[in-house]
Amino acid sequence: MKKDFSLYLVTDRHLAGGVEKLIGKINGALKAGVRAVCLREKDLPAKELFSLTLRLRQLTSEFNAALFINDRVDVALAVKADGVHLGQNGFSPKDVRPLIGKKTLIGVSAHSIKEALKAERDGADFVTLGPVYRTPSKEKYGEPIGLLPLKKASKVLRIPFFGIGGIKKENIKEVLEAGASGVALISGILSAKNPEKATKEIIQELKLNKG
Ligand code: TZP
Repeated sequence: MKKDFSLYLVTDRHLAGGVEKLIGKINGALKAGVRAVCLREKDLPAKELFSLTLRLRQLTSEFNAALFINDRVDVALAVKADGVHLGQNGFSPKDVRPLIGKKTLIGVSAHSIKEALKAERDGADFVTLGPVYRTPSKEKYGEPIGLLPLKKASKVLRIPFFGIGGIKKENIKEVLEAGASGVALISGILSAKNPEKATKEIIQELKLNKG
């Protein structure tokens, strides 16, 4: 499995400037070394979502990178995605595991240690934990939780966790020092003028600070 990633790129076509720009930016990020992409386009109608997923399946495969699909287990199964990513208001890993088997990864979005521990008990392979910092769309993701829950998570969680929310190269060091296995981000790459360069810098920072 393509599990060995410490940078998890989450999509947002609105932020990227539309589907075509999103694909171009993901291409740049993959060129720079991103190993895992999570397609998260909650408001895209099924037909367009499926067509975008097929294109991203092709693109991620060319780079031997993992593709995760947010929430839509049906779409993940249809394109043989490497994983699904589940929120707090949809399916539980318990519901999904029998459908996708052992090899397909399950990520879960957690906003607290309690949610992260529940995800672990329910069979998640990893969680994203946050928002750690203020994000451009704070309303959508809630108040930032800061670094303390990450430090606690590193003591009680057995599965890997990724800091998410307002992550940029300047704060990667402290997120890793808090015990995260890696970082998940949207705007740090998709809002960058040059996503390939931004990704290279983030990967460099991850390498420098990984123990
Ligand atoms: N979950 C918690 S914060 C967040 C998600 C999906 C958004 C992260 O976006 P950004 O631009 O990396 O802060």
